[in-house]
Amino acid sequence: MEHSFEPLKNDLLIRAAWGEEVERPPMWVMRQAGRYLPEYHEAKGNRDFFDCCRDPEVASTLTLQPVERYAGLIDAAIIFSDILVIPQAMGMVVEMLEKKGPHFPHPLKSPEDPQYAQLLEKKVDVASELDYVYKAITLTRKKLAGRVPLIGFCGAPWTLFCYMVEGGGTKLFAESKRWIYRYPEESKKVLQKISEICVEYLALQVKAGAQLVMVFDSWAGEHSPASFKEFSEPYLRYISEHLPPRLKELGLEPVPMTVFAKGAWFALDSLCDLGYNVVGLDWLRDPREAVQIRGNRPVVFQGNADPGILYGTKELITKTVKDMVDGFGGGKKGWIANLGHGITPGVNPEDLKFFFQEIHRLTAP
Ligand code: 1CP
Repeated sequence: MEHSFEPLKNDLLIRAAWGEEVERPPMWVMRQAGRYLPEYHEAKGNRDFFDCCRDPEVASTLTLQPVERYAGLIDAAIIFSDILVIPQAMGMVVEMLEKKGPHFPHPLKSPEDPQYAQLLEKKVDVASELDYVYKAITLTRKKLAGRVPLIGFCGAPWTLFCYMVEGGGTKLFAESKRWIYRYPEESKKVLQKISEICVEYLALQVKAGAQLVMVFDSWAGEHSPASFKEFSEPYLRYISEHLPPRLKELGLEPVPMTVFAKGAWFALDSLCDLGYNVVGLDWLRDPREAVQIRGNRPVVFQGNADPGILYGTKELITKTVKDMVDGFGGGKKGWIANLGHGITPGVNPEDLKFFFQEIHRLTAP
């Protein structure tokens, strides 16, 4: 091992992710560091978003904010970064526009776009290009001092491909669809290239100190079942098949792997066979149905309350938590409590606290 860190005092997430029976379900929420927290705005100030990601001191401070605010209530930290650091490492310019989100001034237009050949030919040095992420992970592990495990992550090939061809967020996905339905083979070459970078990037995050890794396929739900099988699933599988041997090669212990294919409710059955330990569920899925589809496969679910309940009343939050706990069978095995997607801006941090407290109360050993 490259680094030595303090042992974990709370390893609930890791044990649950490996499928072990636990005293109570571990919990955290996607996007737990971010805009709903006043201390986030205070620490970020006027700094550019990606500058924060590139500064290990700032990134680790932001990662720790929810862990400190919700001490004793949450069981994981997720490194403050973004999925779009991979397109940046591939040579694309990505800016984060205030209140608008990510923007690529030069998206990938078509296979004739000179960027296409350049992108495929470029030998991306994942170690040096994303060195700042590994440094942020190592520093965060030190600051965490074993309080909770640290999650590393990357964007799934399909989701990153969408951003690269759309040039930012979109409702229509017109460019993504144009690519896959007009240039399927050329699209697959880009998806394969991204997949290989994802494997190396996740492996180096583990080397730096990440204790679980998660792949975010946030736009999986834009697929039809058929196009998911062709343009998302093989690349998610590539990552889950290639990461463990790569870790072994680097002399590292395996870590649990999570896949979150948002909106791909139609693919749950095959997601359970994709080689990931944990499958994230969004709120469109009823926990009971999901548990039935899983059957006796050794997969752990993560999720899945509607993030919108945090705009609701306390009674509504309690009712949702109760349904969720019951739906996942009580939470001592096979479940990591979370929202079904990231927490949204404008949520009162006290309401999130109440959500965590209710999970604790309703799953107390
Ligand atoms: O606590 C954490 O989760 C912080 C780390 C984190 C993660 C895991 C951030 C910080 N981003 C992400 C992943 C990410 N980024 C995803 C996958 C998860 C998801 O589906 O939510 C996606 C799709 C992005 C892309 C992205 N980055 C968007 C979405 C835009 C769209 O197309 O709808 C946005 C708004 C960002 C910016 C961003 N990333 C992270 C934060 C805190 C912010 C907000 C920056 C700010 O305005 O201050």
